[in-house]
Amino acid sequence: PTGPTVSANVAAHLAALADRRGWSGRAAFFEGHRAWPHGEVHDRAERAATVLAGRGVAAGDRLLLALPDGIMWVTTFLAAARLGATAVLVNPALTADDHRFMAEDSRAALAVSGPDLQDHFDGVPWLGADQLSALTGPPATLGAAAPAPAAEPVTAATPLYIQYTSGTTGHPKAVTHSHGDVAAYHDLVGQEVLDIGPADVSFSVSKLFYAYGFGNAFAFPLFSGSAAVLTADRPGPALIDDLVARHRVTLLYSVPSSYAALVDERGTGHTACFASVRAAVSAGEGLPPALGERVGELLGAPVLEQIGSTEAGHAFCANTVWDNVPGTLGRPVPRFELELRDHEGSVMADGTDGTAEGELWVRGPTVATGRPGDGGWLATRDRARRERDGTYRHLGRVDDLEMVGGITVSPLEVEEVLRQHPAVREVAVAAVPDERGATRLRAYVVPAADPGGRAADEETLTADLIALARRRLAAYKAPRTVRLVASLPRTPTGKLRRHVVRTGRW
Ligand code: 3SK
Repeated sequence: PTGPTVSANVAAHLAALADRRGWSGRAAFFEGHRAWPHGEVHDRAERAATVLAGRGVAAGDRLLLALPDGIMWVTTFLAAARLGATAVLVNPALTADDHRFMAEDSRAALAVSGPDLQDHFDGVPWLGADQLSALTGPPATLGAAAPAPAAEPVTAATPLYIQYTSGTTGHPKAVTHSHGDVAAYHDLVGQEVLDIGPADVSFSVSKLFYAYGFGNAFAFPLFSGSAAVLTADRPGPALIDDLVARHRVTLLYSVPSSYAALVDERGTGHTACFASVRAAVSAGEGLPPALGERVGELLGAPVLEQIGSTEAGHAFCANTVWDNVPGTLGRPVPRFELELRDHEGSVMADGTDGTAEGELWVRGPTVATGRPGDGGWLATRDRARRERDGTYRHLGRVDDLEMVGGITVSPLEVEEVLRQHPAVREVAVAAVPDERGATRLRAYVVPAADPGGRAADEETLTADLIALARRRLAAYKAPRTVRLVASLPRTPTGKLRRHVVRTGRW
């Protein structure tokens, strides 16, 4: 590994940066009714490092972090970084089996979680978050604090954290990112895409233990002297309204299914509580253009779609605050290269109309391929079209296509049409066998809260949606059946689980 030593330790670098730039007294995080200034965050992190070192955590160790979003998450992460340990970021809402798998797979030297999860980490040294919190508060007596351990010298390539990707099947896969990657998320996405500065306040619906949330609510605020709102709760429309209004959020980061719930419950008139929002970011899966427009009207702000992945660390293709082409994923983030390839891995040439289509491959400074020898290129499993103007359009996942009567159908194309019906909030289309075993398209629909005067009973909606599809699409792409459902099966990051939709059971 190459790169600078000592100052490359991200925890030490961020503490020094806050000091040098005069951010110490400025809010870094809002949590409930508390504001945590940058200076206090770094002081607490140093004390947490003392506690972890006392528990034997040392450079190169893995520290499993199963905490909800909050100041403890941030300070424990920074403490591990200071010691040169690698934090393993896991969703505290996972099952005991998931946690056990991740603790074993990562060979965790210590697990930190709430006391409710202690029994998930049987056989792994464990520290309760409440105990760690009590020990990281300001020292009771002046001068009583033990000196913080010196920041471990690292290089930009030293492992900093591990996340597990939630593939559609099989065990999750560990992806490692380094100290240098976090600075790159800020420089390349925080700055070049979003122009984040100290006056910004971010709120990310995606949690800190996911790639999207980690960049949005950890890397961007700490590197820019801005603030982020943290909540352990799952943010539905009412909580989003409340947090945005209370903290005057300027940057809202969310996913299409959450934006759909927000516009469904709040209508589209620009509501006063969103007046502070200067941009809304959408990622996680494709943003249907009509939904993007409704979100823009509701928030009175541009909606910037982007795509990223756990392996890439954060976004690699994005619309920016200066260059937004709605309906597209924007252009490659600086220093990332994109290629469109066929199923054999050959690069697709531009067609006569100047566009190209294929599977999206990415290479860039923060991409963890996990495989040496592939030249740094990563297959994303997303399909995309490059337009003549250099923007990319998302065409779904590689394995999204459905087979109906021997013909492939893109469920996304059918869903885009069905979504235009006012009684539809969310929709997923899958090929399911009929009573004779032949595959037919079925639409699973989450009905809108306000169906705009159109009945949302299954019978009426079935007739309406089939008629709508037949007017707009080739006959074989129209669904044969419609089922009303309370929700669609999604990953915790909001991605549709198509393999579950295909089973019809969730
Ligand atoms: O899921 C995504 O598209 C994404 C976007 C930005 C950053 C990280 C991720 C995983």
